[in-house]
Amino acid sequence: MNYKFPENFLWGSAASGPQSEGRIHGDLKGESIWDYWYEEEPEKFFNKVGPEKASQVYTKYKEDIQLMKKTGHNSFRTSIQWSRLIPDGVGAVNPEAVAFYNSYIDELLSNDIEPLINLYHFDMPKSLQEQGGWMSRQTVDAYVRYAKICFELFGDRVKKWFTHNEPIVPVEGGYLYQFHYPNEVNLKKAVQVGFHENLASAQAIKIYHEMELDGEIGIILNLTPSYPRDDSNPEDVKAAAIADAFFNRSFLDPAVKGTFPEELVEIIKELDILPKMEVEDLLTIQENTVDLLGINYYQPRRIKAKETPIADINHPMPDDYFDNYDMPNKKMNPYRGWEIYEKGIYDILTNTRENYGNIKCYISENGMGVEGEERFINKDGQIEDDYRIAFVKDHLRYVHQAIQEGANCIGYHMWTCMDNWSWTNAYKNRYGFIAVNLEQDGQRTIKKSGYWFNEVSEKNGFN
Ligand code: BGP
Repeated sequence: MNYKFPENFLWGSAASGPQSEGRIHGDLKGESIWDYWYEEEPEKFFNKVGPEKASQVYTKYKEDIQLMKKTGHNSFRTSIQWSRLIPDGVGAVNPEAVAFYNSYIDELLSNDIEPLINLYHFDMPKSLQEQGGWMSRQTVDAYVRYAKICFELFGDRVKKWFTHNEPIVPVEGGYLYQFHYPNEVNLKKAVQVGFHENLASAQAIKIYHEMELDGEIGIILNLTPSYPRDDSNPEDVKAAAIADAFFNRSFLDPAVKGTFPEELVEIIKELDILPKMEVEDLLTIQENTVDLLGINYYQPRRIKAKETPIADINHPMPDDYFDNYDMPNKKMNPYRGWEIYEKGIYDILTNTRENYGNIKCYISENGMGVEGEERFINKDGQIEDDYRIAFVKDHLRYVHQAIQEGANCIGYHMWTCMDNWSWTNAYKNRYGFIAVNLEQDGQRTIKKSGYWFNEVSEKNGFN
């Protein structure tokens, strides 16, 4: 069968500033929570590798853009680092950062690669975190100022903007399940953080639209379809719906429909942990929804009705309403510990078409992190990552099917372009089309999947 994709389909990959750029002496970048956390607790990071060098994109971006061309990119998403552009989060703009991002964007454009720019990828400036981070209303104001500065500086050339990447992750990681700084467990705070992120997004969208810059603005969400253990068991179905409300609809509904899911509001009211807000906030969220949606998809969520006792009635958690279900015989990516379920990508696109007005969307991340890829180096020094090619193909078939059925999906971006720093997993699992050799000053080598992707992009599909 021939899988042909719509004209002008976006082929490319995604990365983020904090995971790829690195820092050099004299770049005047301020600290983000990642720089700070690594200084405080380096042992929390795989092999104690921190974000200071990352993949050295800050100095190697021109070379990297040539490699993007060789791997079929007609588009590429990265993020601006708030702590690079405005080192203390609220004050003066760093001229070195402006020069860097200008040159990066121009270089992409002159190589016919459309830059898609995200504003926030988990990287709170440290000085703002000290005042509460997303817990604090002042952070919302500072973020909106930062967003406006970005639109003013780069909005003449960047035509697709995103307010956040996976805003549920700072909620989960920072305030529920302890894998991001500040590593707390507190649902009340988690709710406030999520509300402020939603509000910040809506306010930035409002400003962007007011500026009439002739582009689009959206949000990037990691959607994890929640599948009940047993479709015919109403308790399982209900539990899955609650998990969906907590982890997907908490951002998807406000971003696209301007409202919060009722199930979630009910629970939060019952627990008496409604977030603090000002009178006009809900209207701001209602009136300023996204133009397009980025969808990151890695894994589904399998849910069953709550069977285990609630851990601590004085400290509510989302997990008081469901249990995770360990489905037998699921296909796994053992390195990341994530289930691989290709059809999930189709289910998300179909849900978007049926229940979210078929809003314009694209797959903004999908990918497979594998440890020890050096095992697959052939005699020519190339990593033969056939498993990655199979992974992408299997997902693209489902994307294709969803589009055939009418989904308004305009592209597919892989996570990631070149191997990069995966937060506390550092360089454990590699995701890129392009290998980065940390022992050899970050030397780049295109993997087999990169050449394969180039063909797919050239043919706008595959057989
Ligand atoms: C997404 C993030 C990325 C990226 C990717 C892979 O959730 O947007 O920043 O890191 O997942 O996950 P990880 O790096 O945790 O293996």
